[in-house]
Amino acid sequence: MKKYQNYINGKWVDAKSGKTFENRNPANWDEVVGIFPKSSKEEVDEAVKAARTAFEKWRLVPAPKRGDILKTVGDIMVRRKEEVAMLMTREMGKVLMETRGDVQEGIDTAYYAASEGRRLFGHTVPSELSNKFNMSIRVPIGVAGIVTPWNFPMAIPTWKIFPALLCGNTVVFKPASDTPATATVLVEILLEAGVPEGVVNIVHGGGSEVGMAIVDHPDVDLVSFTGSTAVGKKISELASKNLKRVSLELGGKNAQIVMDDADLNLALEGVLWGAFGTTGQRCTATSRLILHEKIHDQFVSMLVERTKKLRLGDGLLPPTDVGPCVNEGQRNTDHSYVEIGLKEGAKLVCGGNIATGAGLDKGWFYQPTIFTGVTPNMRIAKEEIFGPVLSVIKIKSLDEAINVLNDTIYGLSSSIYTKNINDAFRAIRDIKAGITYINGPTIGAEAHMPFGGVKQTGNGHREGGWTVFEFFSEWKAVYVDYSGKLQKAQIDT
Ligand code: UN1
Repeated sequence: MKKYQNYINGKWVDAKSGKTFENRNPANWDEVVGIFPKSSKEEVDEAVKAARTAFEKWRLVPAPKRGDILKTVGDIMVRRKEEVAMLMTREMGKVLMETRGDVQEGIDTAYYAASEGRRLFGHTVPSELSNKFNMSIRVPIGVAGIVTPWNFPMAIPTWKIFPALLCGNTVVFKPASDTPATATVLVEILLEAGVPEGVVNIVHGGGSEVGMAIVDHPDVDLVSFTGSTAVGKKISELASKNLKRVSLELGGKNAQIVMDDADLNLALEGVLWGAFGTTGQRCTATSRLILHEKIHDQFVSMLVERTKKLRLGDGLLPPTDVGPCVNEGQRNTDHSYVEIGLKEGAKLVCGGNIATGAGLDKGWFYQPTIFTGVTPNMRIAKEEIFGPVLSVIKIKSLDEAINVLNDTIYGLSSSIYTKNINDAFRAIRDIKAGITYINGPTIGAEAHMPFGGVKQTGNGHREGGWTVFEFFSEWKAVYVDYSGKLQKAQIDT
């Protein structure tokens, strides 16, 4: 069994206390994937110190050169794609096809960041005075604290770490304790590609000890976090003590609308993938299905029939469609929401229980579950479950569909299936979400597009695309006066 370490200031090291934690395969809890250091504030202090020292050199490396390193990172990820995907499946359970996709998203992010090294555009603007030159340039900020979830163990850390590095920041990285092995491989890859000592540091351990110590550290200049809205609020409060820059990617209660004119087979493939892909454990997962009354009954029966055929199992085995929940706690949460839905009077039409049978008895498997008769005020229509539980709501019109979709504290992803172009454009205009798909499921964001949500899904920042470089760099306004005399802005007119 492999023993993993922290990487701090250019060295692989254990936690000072010698404490460790285990990481087990959620499809087979007898298998220990690795043993990891259970770190504390002490290790965070060392990592931040190293990152602070390394920053003074790293910020001076030309951005195209930093980009070249990220190009090599992408190349190494291509080479190690299969191995990393298999490790990721063992670590958090999603099926191999999806863990390959997760690594691919990291590769795309690496190449995109590499090319940005030759852009990082600023602006030049005419001055109001003669013989004076105005420009704005992007400058690095400092030490970035990166705290990431387990559901995209490679993609999400790369969304944050690659742009952070490209912009000239150094990094202290705390991955989820359910997926520390994949995160460690990412650090190995960065080192092999030539990232200098101290520029990237990884500290394993719990969120309340390690994560919060990073957020609270006076020498961490910015924090990027993906996770629950509850934790995001705590981070925001803590970071506000020093007015730290914080990017939060939080919960969702994403919905797919299916109108009466939609291609129902296409909409069916979409919701199966959106609701039960990654066992429903995506921030972008479809957890509400909003059906026009004219197609409701037909669509529900098509959906239930196909959902019952989904094959649960170990994500490494080819026939598997749906892997396990990430851990026992998540499966308990899923089941508790089923009990809540039943109490609220929703109708359970599929699943609703722990999955048992051959190959399932040593994993955290849960049956893909569908409730109909859900009304927008029920908790199963409002709260993020983060599991394979879908709530179906019946509506009579496009206006009602959009109102129901918007009736949530969240606003990450959304989808509408319709052939009516006018309805599609009204949906694009009126849906309150960071992402809207037309005739596609709520999942499937691409690395070079802005990613993030409105309302309590985030705090206004976007990852991915050109927008993420805004977060990881600071603007400096520069004035060059070449007149050789004192010129007074606003006064010498
Ligand atoms: C997430 O669920 O946190 O769009 C990220 C998608 C993926 C990323 C999801 N490309 O579903």
